[in-house]
Amino acid sequence: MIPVPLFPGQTVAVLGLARSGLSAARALIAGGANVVAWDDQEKGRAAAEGELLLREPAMWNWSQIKALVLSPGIPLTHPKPHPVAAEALARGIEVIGDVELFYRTLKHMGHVNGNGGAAFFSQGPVNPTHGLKGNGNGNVSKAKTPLICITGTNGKSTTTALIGHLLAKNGWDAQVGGNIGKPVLELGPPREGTAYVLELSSYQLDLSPTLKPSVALLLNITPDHLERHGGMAGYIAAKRRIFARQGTGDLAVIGVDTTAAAETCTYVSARGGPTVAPISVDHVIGRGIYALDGVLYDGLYSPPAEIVDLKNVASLPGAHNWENAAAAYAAVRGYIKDPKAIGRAFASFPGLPHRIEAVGKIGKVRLFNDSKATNADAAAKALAAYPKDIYWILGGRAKEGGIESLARYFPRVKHAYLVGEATEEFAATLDKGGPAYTRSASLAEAARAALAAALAGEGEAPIVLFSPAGASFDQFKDFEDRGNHFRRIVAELARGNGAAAAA
Ligand code: UMA
Repeated sequence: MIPVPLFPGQTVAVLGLARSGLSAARALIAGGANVVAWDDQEKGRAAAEGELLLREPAMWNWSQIKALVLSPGIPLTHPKPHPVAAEALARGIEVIGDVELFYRTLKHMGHVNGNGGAAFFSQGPVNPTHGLKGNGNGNVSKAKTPLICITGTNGKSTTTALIGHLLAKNGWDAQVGGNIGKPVLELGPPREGTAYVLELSSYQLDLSPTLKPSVALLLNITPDHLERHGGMAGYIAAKRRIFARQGTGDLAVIGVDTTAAAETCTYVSARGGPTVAPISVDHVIGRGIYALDGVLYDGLYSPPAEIVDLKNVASLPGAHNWENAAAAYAAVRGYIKDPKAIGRAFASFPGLPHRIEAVGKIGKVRLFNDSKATNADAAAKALAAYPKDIYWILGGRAKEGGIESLARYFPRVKHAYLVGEATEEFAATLDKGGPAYTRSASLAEAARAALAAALAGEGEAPIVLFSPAGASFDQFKDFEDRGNHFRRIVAELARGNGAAAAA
C-alpha cells in the first residue's frame, strides 16, 4: 500500500467502496486523514462495515470535507453526474480519483516531476541498479521514478502488462496497476529501481486533473463508453487528458493508425512539450516506431533498426498486438540500454487471460478465449489474426452498431454460433452476406457444436474462436466470469475428447 499523506487530520469523503474506493479509503487513513465513506449498494457498504466510518451523503458535514474521492465507475458528468459528485462540485469541493491521490503522493514524496519532466531523451537511459542517470555532460541527477501511463480504446491491458514484463526482465521493480485490476494505491511504495506502469481508463483520466506521466501512451481511439462522455468529442478529450500536463523531457507515445489518435498525435506535436514517438503497424514512419508484417523497427532516430520479429512471439498474435508491442517498446526504450535485450524479453511474455487466450487443442482444433472482446472493434482484431477456418462464437449484449463493421472478416468464418441477448441482432447482420450460423441456447452448446464442426471440417488447422463482440452483462458478472466459464467448457470438452485443456 502507498499511504496518502496529503490530508493529515482533515476529512475526505469516499464514494464507491469496491476495489478503487476501498483502497483509497485505506491509503487515506494510513496517511492520517479522516474518511467518511459511502456506497449506494448494500454489498459495497458491507465490504467496509466495521472498518470505515459509513455515513449516508445526506448526513455528511460538507463544510469539513476537503475532497471527494469518486470510484471510476461512478458518473462524474454523463449520462448525468452522480448527485453526490454534483453537490461536491457545486460547493467547490474537488472531485478526484485514486490515481490523482497516487500521483500527488509520489510528487509530495519527490518521486516524480511536477513540472519540467524527466528529461527523458536528453539524459539517456536510466540504470535501475543505482537509480541515477547521466545527462551526457558528466552531471548525474537523482533519478525520478518513471511513471508510465497507458490509455486507448483497445490493447491497454496487454500493453500495460507487456511494459511491466519488459521492465521486470531488465532489472526494474515494475509495479503494474490501475484499470488492469490492481488499484494504484495498493502498489508497492517507490524504492530504488521502481517504475510504475498504470493502465488508465477515460473514467480515471477524468478524475486525475494534475497527472503528469513521464511516459504517456495513447494506443488508438475508436468509439466506446460514449454515454459516459457525452459523445465522441468528450471521449477523445478524456483520452487526450493523459498528455495535458506533459512537458519537455516527457515522452508521448501515440498510435497513428486510427483517425482520432492520429489527430491527437498532430495536436500534441504542434502544441510542443513532450517528445512524440508515433507508432504504426500500417506504414513506415520517418521518425517513429513501426511494425511491418510483424517485424518491429525502431526508426525514432534514423537509420531504422530491426528489433525483433513479433511473428515468433506466440502470445502476441495479430496486427493489433504488434501495435501494443511497438508502443511498449517505445515506452521502455529509454529505460533499457540494449534494444536487443528488449527484443529478447518479448519472447517470454505470457500474454493476458481472456485476450485471444489459447485455452486448448483438441485434435487439429485450437480453441481461443477472447471474452475481453466486448465490442466489434476488439473482435475484429481476433478475426484479423486468423486468415481462415474460423468457427466463431459470438453474442452477449450488443453495443451500438453491433457487428456491422466486421463484414470484411466474414469470409474467414466457416460458421458462426450466436449466443445471448444479441442473437437476433447479429443474425440479421449475418443474413446480409455473412457466413452460415446457428442460434445456440448456451455457450456450452455453442462450443460443443463449433468443436464438432471444426473437427469434421476440411481445414487443416481450424480454430474455435470465442470472441463475443458484445458485453457480458446479459448472462455473466463481467468478461472475466464469462471467459472463465468458457475455459471450463473447453476443459470439459477436452476431457471428453481425451485431449489436454491447455494449448
Ligand atoms: N457505486 C455507487 N454508486 C453508483 C455507482 C457505483 O456507490 O452510482 C459503487 C458500486 O456499488 C460499487 C463501486 O461503486 O461498490 C464500484 O466502483 P467501480 O465501478 O469504479 O469499480 P471498482 O471495483 O472500484 O473498479 C475500478 C474500475 N472500474 C471501472 O472503471 C468501472 C476497474 O476497471 C479497475 O480495475 C479498478 O477500479 C482498479 O483500478 C474495470 C473496468 O471495467 C476493469 N473498467 C472499464 C473498462 O475497462 O472498460 C473502464
